[in-house]
Amino acid sequence: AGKEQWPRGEEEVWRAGIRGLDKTVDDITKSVVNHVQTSLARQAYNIDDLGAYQAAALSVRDNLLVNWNETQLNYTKKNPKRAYYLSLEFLMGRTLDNALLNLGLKDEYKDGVQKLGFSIEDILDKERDAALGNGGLGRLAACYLDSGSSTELPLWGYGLRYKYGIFQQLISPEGNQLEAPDPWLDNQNPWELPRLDVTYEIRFYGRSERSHDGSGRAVWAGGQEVVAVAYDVMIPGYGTKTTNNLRLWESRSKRGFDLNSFNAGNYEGAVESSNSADAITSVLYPNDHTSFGKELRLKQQYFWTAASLADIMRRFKNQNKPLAQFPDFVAIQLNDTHPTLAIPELMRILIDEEDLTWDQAWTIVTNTFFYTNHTVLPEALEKWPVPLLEHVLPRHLQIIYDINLFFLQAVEKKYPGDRERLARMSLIEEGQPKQVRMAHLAAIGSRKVNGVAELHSDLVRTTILKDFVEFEGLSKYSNVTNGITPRRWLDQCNPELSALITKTLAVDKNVWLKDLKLLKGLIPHAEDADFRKAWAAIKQRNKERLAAHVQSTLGLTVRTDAMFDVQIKRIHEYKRQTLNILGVIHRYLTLKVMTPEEKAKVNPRVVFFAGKAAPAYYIAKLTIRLIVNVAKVINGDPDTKDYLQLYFLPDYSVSLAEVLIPASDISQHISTAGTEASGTSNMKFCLNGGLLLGTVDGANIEIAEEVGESNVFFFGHLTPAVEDLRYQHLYHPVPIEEKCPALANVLNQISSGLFGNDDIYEPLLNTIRQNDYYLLSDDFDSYIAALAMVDEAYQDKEEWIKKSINTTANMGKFSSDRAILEYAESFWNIEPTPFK
Ligand code: CBF
Repeated sequence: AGKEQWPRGEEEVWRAGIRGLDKTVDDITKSVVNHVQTSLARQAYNIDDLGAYQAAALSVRDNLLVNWNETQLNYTKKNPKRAYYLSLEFLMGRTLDNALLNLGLKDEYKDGVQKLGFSIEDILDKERDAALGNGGLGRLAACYLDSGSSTELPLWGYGLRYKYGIFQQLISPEGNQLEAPDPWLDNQNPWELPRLDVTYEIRFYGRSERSHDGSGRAVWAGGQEVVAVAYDVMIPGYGTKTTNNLRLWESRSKRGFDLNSFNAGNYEGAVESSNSADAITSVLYPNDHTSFGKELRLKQQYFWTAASLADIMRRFKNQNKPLAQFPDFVAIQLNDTHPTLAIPELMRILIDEEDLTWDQAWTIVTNTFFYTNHTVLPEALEKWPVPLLEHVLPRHLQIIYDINLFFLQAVEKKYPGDRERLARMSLIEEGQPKQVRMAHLAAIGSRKVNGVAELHSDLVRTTILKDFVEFEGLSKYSNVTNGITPRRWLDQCNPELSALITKTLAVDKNVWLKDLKLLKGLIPHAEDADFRKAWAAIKQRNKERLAAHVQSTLGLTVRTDAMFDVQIKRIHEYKRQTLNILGVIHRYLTLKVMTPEEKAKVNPRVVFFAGKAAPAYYIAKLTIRLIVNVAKVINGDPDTKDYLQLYFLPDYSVSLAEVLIPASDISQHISTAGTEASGTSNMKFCLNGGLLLGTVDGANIEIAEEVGESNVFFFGHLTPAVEDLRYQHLYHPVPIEEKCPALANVLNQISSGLFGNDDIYEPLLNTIRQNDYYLLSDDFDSYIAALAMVDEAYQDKEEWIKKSINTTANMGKFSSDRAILEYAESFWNIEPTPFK
């Protein structure tokens, strides 16, 4: 008893052949040279930095694969309950540095590549970002995967392997955003493993009919079938061997190349079916907070959820357990409503293919899924037109109708005769055409529903899903405040600060990076002048690093003896980059009329913006144009350029954020109250000792609770006031000159051509002058006052550094390890499953 039987061949021979982990510099150089020679077919004579990156990455991948294999074997043997994170976006950024950190091989690789004649920095810089996401939602998914592995949870991600990630942003000389494709796979992707043996056939279109076997079951037949091929991406945990999997699906034609058409001379027809299948995973939709009623997007969502569920079901079935136990082994997290089709798809599998009754199937479904809402913005709540669903997924529409019928019957029973309530709660929104409300479907099909920060979860409960909370009870509707991984967002992006923290806390980095609350140990050191000096020196070097980056990429010289003020995120009206740029113009106009004595007291300030606008979002693109043209005037004005500089850094990415965040003194998170669900860049800045200027919104509130209100700069109206103010704008408008003269002056200066002699900006300015939905005119004065408070606070450098230290010290709550463990314990009921 005890000893397992060796599964195949001679055990000793197998064991002798199994590769272990590289540990020494010698192991590493051998492995890199081996890849130069055998994977790249090059030599010392003809290898450049890109080749060296590729060889180093392949060698690191070998190590990851060793752990990845062991991890999967461990799960197969122990068979724990697993959680699956379904996300249409994974904004991973670069991998090499993170993999080295998590494997604990950073120094060894640094030395190794140096011996081979390269610098690790140059090599790291050759990696292209994997940008399979638009913004916060996708980056959150990436942080959660890192934390899942680091806390040794059996957690897999499922997504799509887009051929083109988020577009590359170029800025024309006039200041227009131009979009270019992001062919990130062009140089091959060493971090993925094609699994040509893991494929599923996914159907679209066709018809739903009754089976002819007398069972009366529904059968979905005809239409088009597309093949989903798996690509596995290894997700190493920090300081652990656990290396989880992110499985991304690629679409391929089932028939491939159509030889009959080709032979008949129809060359286009020969590749047509293959092109239409390939299109499904060609591009990431570049929309953030606006829903596209596009057939292709619907096909993406179904393709991905159906392939993922088929894969999960196959794994479950390998255990030979009754289907009723599915939720005991499987938890599926829906990252926003994008994967909600998984709910009717699992119903379809259970009823049509597995022959379960409706009630049996619904019990399984509602114990398997969990839904996270990431926004309450009305325009971002996904709805699919019924005719489109009927065309693309006829059987699913029937199932959705049935879910709705049973659900509304139950509602009617509890609230007899309340027709308005029924209409509000229905999965189907009446109209031309009728639409399926995906948030309603996700809510009723899930075991738990959560928002991503306290305020946002409250808004979910009291606005968009209020009726559902009343009907199903409060306990189902909870909160998990977002988090960020301190590995990437402190140790990797700010190595000097990380080293200072390790030295000061006098504990191993492995310890505090996994127990971030230990940062509190820094608090007493805020009173130590030498420590403050060291802290400030690091900030200064990070500013210089950013300035060097701007110099080398844009050829612009940034002064580094100034306050660095940063706003980086998707460009959107609700995030109010417009408020920021109008504030910059106000500052500029104020400087212009100052005497030299007055100016001498002014804090020099460098303002940075970065972010992409959805290509079809006209107003957001105008905001970029305004920023770029204001920058030209301000940076070129000899009266002011010593006191104010402004930069729009193109092509915002994870990697750019890693340079910007550690350099910031103050960062802006200034959304209209109640609109930013959480925000996560606010956490990244504060973790790196940058102070926060913001509205009382999203996770800003919880950050202030942790770091103390005296360390943040709040301004603006609060959420409960927003609705009334909007009502006033519509029905009792007050001219902006009267309401906010300072703002009116700024708008008039723009209109008068100070930043370009045309009326191009009028549509943007009119959003404020007319309806002002995002309340700029209501918040402008308090915003300017808050900026002045920031200036004043910055005058006292020692106090400022204390604030900075105390901010970092109190950010422990925002580790994504905490967040993922909350999901694991309160929702999924999964446990860490380590192995030796
Ligand atoms: O929860 C993660 C992030 O998601 C968004 O980016 C989203 O796509 N809905 C929100 O806008 C952020 O507030 C949130 O932090």
